Amino acid sequence: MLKEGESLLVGHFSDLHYSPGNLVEADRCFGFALENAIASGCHVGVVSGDSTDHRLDAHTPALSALARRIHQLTAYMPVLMLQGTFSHEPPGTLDLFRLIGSRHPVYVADRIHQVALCAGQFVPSDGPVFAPAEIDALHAQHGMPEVVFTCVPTVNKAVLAAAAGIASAATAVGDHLANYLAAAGAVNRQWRAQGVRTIGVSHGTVNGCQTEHGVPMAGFDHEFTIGALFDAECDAFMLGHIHRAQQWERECRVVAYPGSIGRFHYGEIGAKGYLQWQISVGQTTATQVRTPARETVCVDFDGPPDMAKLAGVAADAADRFVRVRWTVNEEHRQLVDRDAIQALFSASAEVKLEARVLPAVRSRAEGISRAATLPEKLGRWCELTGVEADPLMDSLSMLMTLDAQSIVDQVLAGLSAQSVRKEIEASDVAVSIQTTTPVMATLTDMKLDDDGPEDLAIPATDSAVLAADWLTDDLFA
Ligand SMILES: [Mn+2]
Repeated sequence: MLKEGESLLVGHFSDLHYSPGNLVEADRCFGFALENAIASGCHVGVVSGDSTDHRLDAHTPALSALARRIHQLTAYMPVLMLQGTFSHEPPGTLDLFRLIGSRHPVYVADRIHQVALCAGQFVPSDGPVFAPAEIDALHAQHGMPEVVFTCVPTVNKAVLAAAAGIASAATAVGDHLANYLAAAGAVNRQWRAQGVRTIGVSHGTVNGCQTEHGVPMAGFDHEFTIGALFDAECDAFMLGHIHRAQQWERECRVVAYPGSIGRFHYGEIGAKGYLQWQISVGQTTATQVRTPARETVCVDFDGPPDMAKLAGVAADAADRFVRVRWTVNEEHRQLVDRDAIQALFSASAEVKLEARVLPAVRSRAEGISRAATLPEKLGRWCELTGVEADPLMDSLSMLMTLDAQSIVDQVLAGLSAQSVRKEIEASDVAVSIQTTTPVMATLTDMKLDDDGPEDLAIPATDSAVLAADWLTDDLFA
């Protein structure tokens, strides 16, 4: 397959996410990528997981489109497909693909193991790594392999949780994988010493990598550290799962994610593509080849959309996929003219409008509903509004215990007692009488309820003086 001294050229595709919803994007991008890989003379194709987006029925056009593409690729090169995330690629999904190789085979890696490519044939290890006896047998039967793959498909945390205990399952995954990669590293060193290229293929999260939304993944529950991956001693380590292309290099060995083949979600940053790997023992490079992934434009407003700004965005958004998001208070939701926004982007491929309406939550007296009795509620209200509670509490208990007549009598008794005191300061009060008399007139003319007294029985001579108290003092204070 390879001429002496020629580098191995590998087309590495990942996260194809074929599904009815993604079919157009996935097939345009994967179609472009594999045709480019064929034209570039790639020797081997690798799909590092998430070929499908979710469980697909056999009659789904997306499944046959994917099968057709893989079949197309195998006319030119052997293909290794790795099991990805179970929710995207339910176990067993890839089994069918073993049957669709044309001139070259499709090899499905769905367990942790090593596999050698010898004259276009895949020869797997029985256990997790090639045993010395297997290596000897392989040499005897097939000669020197072109490349040896170390395959680490998605691991089932549930199985690990049963073995390691639920609490430590998350970090145990990382520990177990690190141990495995180190063991594989010892075997890979032997292959390298014999001049055989080594490639790792896996699907998972590298601690410290960056997602397609620009978020760094940092934590202890991620599958790999970058150091553990380099410990596998592979010339090339081909990763899937993270949709953003990125790579790391150490001593001419490279670990890389090609990212997803297309742009399946709004807000994904970075170019999309596949990786063209050029691999010689001790010298590896990975180069991204861009796919014609759709272009998205995302505009977010904290408040109603700014139509002038949107008009500016729209001028540049023909044939692009546009998402406009805004956040408004409930009372302002009518301010947004969806039709006008749609009209602005009539030349765009898609306009997605996402409104986030903040419900009007008015807390007039927080915690008042939790108070059990009326006095407690009143006390809470006084606390919240900064009103002195004692006089109100007295009035409330009066309302709760006395009838209307008794209350009136009591109030009047209190008022006459005050009026005696007030007369002593008559000169001051006289001013108040002048200004307040007209108001007093309306007060005294007011009719009370039928069962109450017709008029406030206040002696005419006192009424003006009383009026001063009623109106200058806070009745409820
Ligand atoms: Mn994925």
